[in-house]
Amino acid sequence: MEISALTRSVVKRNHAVIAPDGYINSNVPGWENCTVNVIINEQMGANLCQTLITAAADCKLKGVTTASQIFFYVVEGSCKANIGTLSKTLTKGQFVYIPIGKEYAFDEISEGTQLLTFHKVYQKLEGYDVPPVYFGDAADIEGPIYMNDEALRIQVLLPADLGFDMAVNIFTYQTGGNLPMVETHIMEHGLLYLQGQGIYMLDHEWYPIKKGDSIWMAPYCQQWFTAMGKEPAVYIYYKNVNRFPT
Ligand code: UGY
Ligand code: MN
Repeated sequence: MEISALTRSVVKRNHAVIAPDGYINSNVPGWENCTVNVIINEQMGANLCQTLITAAADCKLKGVTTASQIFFYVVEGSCKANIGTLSKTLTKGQFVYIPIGKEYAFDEISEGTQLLTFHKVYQKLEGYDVPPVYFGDAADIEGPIYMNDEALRIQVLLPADLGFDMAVNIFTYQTGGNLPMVETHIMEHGLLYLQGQGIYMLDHEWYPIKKGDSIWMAPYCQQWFTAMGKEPAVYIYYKNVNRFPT
């Protein structure tokens, strides 16, 4: 029998592991007929927001980006994204980046569709335009090997343009792969596990992690990961980039 007083989730000063067993739904105005789980937010000390939207029948999402840009990624299912004059059907692994100041509407969302969102308050860079709406498909993006290790591949989903102040990448570890060092860096991460399992070290604590889990890593939260199990471990993650350290 499972004991309801136990969870793998933790929320600490500089990191959090959020497993789905503790989700409580939020109502987000304009996002209808869906459950919304706000997994990472400034309320926990983060500078980004990460949500997971699970569609019920007749789900529709409408809104306008103001201070924050939003990145939508289809984890499961399909939907149609309408942003300004652009409309596109998105399926698993496809995504759209919506810059600030845009109206958006998602419809034709199949029941059970799961959308991951990353939100960040946009910091304009003098001399560079605000990025345009950007659609993409992870399946079309090469994953070069990372740090000379054939077991590690990183796909960079957004263009390398200084107008962007956020990156979203997909990191794939073949079985037996691990981060070749403990990373210690100013950038922050929000992350969703898409496949497999492994052990994450966060601020010198050790956590078993699997598909469906999310992680927040604050700036300078030390991090290391090793994949486990019989299939590759895959996660999608957010990172703030391209701005002067203040
Ligand atoms: O891009 C990164 O900082 C990445 N290698 N970090 C991570 O996977 N925890
Ligand atoms: Mn990192």
